[in-house]
Amino acid sequence: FLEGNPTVGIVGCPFSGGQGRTGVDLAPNKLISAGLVDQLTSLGWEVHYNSQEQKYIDIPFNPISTSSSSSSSSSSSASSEVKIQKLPDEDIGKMKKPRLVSAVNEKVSKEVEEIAKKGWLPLTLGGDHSLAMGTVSGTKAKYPDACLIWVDAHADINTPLSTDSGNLHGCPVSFLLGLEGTDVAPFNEWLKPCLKPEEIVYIGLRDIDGPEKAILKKHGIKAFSMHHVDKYGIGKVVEMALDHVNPDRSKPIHLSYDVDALDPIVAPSTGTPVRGGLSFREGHYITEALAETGCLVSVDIMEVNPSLLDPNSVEKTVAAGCSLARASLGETLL
Ligand code: B3U
Ligand code: MN
Ligand code: MN
Repeated sequence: FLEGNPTVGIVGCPFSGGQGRTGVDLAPNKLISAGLVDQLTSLGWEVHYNSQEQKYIDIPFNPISTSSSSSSSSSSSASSEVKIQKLPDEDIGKMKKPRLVSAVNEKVSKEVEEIAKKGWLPLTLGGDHSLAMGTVSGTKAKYPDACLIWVDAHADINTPLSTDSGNLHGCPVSFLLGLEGTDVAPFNEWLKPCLKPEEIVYIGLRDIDGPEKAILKKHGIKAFSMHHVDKYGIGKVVEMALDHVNPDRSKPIHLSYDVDALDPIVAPSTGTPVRGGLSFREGHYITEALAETGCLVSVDIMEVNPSLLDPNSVEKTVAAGCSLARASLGETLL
């Protein structure tokens, strides 16, 4: 599906507004500092990434204060500036920071769409998983028949009505599907339902809220939990997942990877770790098998939080983020 020389456009999203812990916004820089760009270049990809070269597709995430109205934040470059007013971003219903999450995702969606429309592969580095509202809708704008493989300990399918925490990183899938309560401002000003229940499959689930279980059941959404990984093995699980969303291996695939799908021993520095997760190899096998299909068109690496735990844990988690990205882009294909 990609065009020309294999080219990846890195979308760095230092954004933490979809959940309560700071630090997840440090991940894009950490992943880049760990050498991700050179690593992908070595794999034969042309990489567009650097703000100084006007190549780094970087989303400015820090709200601009209305008091100092027009002065732009130091992190934003002229080409990528977005005015996000620092309104008192009051809860809407249960949703926390709805205006900020919406504004950032609208920008992310446009960036991902633009990269995809060049025939490049957008690699989005979160930031928290609310960013998938933007990444998936951006991918869908170029590839309307794309399917979505969601690797996560969590289903992230709460609606604005069902969410207990109010954290929007627990809700992106419901917005993409257009479930009850998602046709709400400011999201509905730009985000239209773009995903059908049969177009998504989950791998790695092990911490699902009661209402989320009901939603999965009601809409017949396919999910492979850790129980299924134990029962069938990861090879069979990925095959069954692909058979469900992409039976002929003919459709484009968006991979949205939350590093908390990995066991906390493998990826400890993440906001909501849940024990009993994917091993290092199981986690990487998924990306390798998807790379092997030749159908991957968009990849998210989300929820690395370099501010959590000790330096060793951070290094492990950042390294896992980089190696998942490399494996998704074909590192281990022979
Ligand atoms: N389902 C819970 C917890 C959660 C979702 N995603 C993460 N945590 N990372 C919620 O807040 O919606
Ligand atoms: Mn997630
Ligand atoms: Mn998660």
